[in-house]
Amino acid sequence: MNRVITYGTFDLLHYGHINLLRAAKQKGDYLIVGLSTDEFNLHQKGKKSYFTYEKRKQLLEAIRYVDLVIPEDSWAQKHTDVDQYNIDTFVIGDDWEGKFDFLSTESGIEVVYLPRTPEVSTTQIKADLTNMNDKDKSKDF
Ligand code: C2G
Repeated sequence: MNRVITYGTFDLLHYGHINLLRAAKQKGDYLIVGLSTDEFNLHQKGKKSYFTYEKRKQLLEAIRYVDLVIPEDSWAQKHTDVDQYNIDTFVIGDDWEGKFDFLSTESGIEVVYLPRTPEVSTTQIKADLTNMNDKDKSKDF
């Protein structure tokens, strides 16, 4: 039983997230997602998610690839998570390339950086929606 873990905010869930979760699950048999809490987002990641932790958790738990969602509320919890959940493989998008290699050297697990889906991001979705809204407002009725 190969146990995989990944972490993220997963706000405004989109197909880039789904591609990552599908590929992460393909690395094993059981996938745990460390979901960034609202506080962690605000104070450590400098971002405010549109959906609350509970709503983002509800969405992730509905995804066939996800077996368990746990809170991510500190950068340092990865070591203890790896031990507590008997993790074999850590997976994350390659925007984090190299940042978590310590998990391989210190915890002896496989660390995999997967290619991001290039054309979609939560930030871009928010920007596009703002532009669409502005265009609608500027129309002469
Ligand atoms: N992702 C992706 N393609 C996209 C957007 C996101 O593959 N177009 C991946 C990211 O690389 C990440 C996961 O989806 O692996 C979640 O993305 P975010 O919610 O942006 O996560 P992030 O803010 O990078 O948090 O401790 C690690 C952090 O919590 C990761």
